[in-house]
Amino acid sequence: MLKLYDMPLSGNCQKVRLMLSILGIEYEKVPVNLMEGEQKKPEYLAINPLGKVPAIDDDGYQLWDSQAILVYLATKYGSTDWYPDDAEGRADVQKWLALAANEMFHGPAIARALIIFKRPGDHDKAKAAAEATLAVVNGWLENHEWLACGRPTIADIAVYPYAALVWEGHVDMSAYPAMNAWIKRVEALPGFEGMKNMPRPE
Ligand SMILES: N[C@@H](CCC(=O)N[C@@H](CS)C(=O)NCC(=O)O)C(=O)O
Repeated sequence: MLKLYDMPLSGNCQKVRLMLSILGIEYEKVPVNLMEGEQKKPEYLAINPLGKVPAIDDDGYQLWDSQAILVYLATKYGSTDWYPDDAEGRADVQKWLALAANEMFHGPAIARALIIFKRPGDHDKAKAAAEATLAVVNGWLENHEWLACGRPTIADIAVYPYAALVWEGHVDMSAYPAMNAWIKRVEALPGFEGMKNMPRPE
């Protein structure tokens, strides 16, 4: 059975959990205790030399990085609906995967981590970065229902978790109505499974 090296509060792990639940794939969660530094122990570094979650082991095939894992799961277990095979569709999805790994991480994810994990760091800077990124995503969603290809794809799965959790980082989402509507569309997808504080408690 597919194993997911997992941490319950991780938005990067949530991308993978969400794809697995939407595709209806059975899997085993292997908890990695980041607070105890398990991700830097030799046993785990053998799976992901970067010492980060998520990673998967699918019948001996090991892979790290949430975006790469989404590509793998959609290609192996999903369909070209989730990860298109035409040049423009694939490139459009890839563009948002890059934003998920870079801008969504350095803005929304860091703003949240500084608050909920009480990490040292410049919250004002992370919040400003988050707001700049959310404004771009919101701008796109003002005229589009989904991030790429006019339908739900792994681009939406990759960007969604830190967008839905950014309020925990004390970023006010009321300035991004198109994004809030898209968050609700993602949460209405068949097979959607949230995590703590997702969907946002009323
Ligand atoms: N680009 C990676 C980032 C993974 C990442 O930063 N994971 C965090 C948890 S959300 C982690 O494991 N941090 C532990 C550490 O850096 O020691 C991905 O998308 O999977």
